[in-house]
Amino acid sequence: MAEMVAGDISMSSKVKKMQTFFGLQVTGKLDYSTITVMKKPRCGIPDVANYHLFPGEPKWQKSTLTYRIANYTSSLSKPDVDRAVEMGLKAWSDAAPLNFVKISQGEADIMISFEAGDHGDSYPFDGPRGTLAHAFAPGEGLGGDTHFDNAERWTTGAHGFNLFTVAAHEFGHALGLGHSSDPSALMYPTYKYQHPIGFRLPKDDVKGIQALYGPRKVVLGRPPTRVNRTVPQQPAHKPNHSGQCDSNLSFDAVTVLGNEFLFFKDRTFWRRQTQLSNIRPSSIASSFPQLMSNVDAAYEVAEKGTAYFFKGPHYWTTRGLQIQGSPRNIYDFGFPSNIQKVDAAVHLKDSKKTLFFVGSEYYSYDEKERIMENDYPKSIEDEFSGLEGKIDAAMEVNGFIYFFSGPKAYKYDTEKEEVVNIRKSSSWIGC
Ligand code: 0D3
Ligand code: CA
Ligand code: ZN
Ligand code: ZN
Repeated sequence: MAEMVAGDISMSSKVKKMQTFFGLQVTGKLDYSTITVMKKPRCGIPDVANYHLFPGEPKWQKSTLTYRIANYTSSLSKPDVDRAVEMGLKAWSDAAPLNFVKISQGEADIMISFEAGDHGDSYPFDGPRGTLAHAFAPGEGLGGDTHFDNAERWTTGAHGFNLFTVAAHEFGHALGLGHSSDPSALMYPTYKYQHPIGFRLPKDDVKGIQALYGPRKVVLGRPPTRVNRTVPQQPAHKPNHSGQCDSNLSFDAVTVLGNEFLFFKDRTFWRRQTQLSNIRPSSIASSFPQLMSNVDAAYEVAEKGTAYFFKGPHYWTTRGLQIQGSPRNIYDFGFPSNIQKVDAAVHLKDSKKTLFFVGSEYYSYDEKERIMENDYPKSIEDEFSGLEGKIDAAMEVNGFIYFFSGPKAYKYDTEKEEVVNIRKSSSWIGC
């Protein structure tokens, strides 16, 4: 194909250069976004920063982003890839109020994969060297997705191409940064090895990411490292005994009861020992004939040896699995009269408060004083960042709150005040 030539430098290679510099897809053609960038006015004041944002400054509208490593490369072990990706993301979340959660199924905001040659997004890779990777600016669908050229020799060291270095650079694009003209910036267009251990984002990149998301807030009194509390082992992958193992399963209610977890769905409930992976499903009617089916919420106050089960405007009290007396009215708790039912309840051991989730809001009940606290309801989204949609069920285990919302189970760290893990709800009953 004949190329337009300006002097002795081909036009297309000039355009390619520009596109590379601005972090645009390198087509060599003067497309709309390239022209937009070229037309951008440059002001007379000398630049104090050299970072660039994409045209239209796309950015994520939420602070908790999911990522998923869809496939791996044969150049490295899986744990090495996982670590490089995690550290690449951490470089950015250290500087801005962003939180990254790894998921292993379904569609993540940032889908990460190793691809070779043509791979269906009309930006084929070019074999060894040349382009190492590309990432799409924030947005739906391909937005945020990050592809690494599988033809490269990916390494954890200073030879070949260091995966952490390239991942950290690409995640800058996935978060909304283009290329920087500052040669010391991570977002400079050409590869330079960065030592992963103790890596800190260069100044220019910090300016860039903070221009989009603001600075990370320092939490006073938060310990720099947290004690690694043990989490119950997830059961091995085997079908559960009821024969139904729907990966989109959601729960109506969950609670800890003694040394067991109880999971309720329609007419069934599953009992699972907290320390073992032994799961037994049974019908609600056989153990709790008064409840029959469709439990809305449940929680235990272990200290009192009492549990509470909610269904519509009624609740039952139990000692272990023994229901005590007749159902009572939920307005005993001090709910306003327009509340017909609660979605979920969780008792927090340390504060001795029980949180009740209703629609997009939650209430806090003081178990010691036996009163609903003032200043509630509060917005779930505002107080528990990273949760989406209505809460179906919740329980507290080892200081973490597990929120179940549709097919997703969120692990919420109450000290960090953020979601630290998302998995399938069904994984809790061995699916
Ligand atoms: C790329 O492939 C960038 C990736 C990049 C850039 C800087 C730091 C890490 C990763 C595409 S967004 N750049 C090409 C490159 O550096 C130009 N290729 C390898 C080389 O040695 N020329
Ligand atoms: Ca390449
Ligand atoms: Zn691609
Ligand atoms: Zn780049």
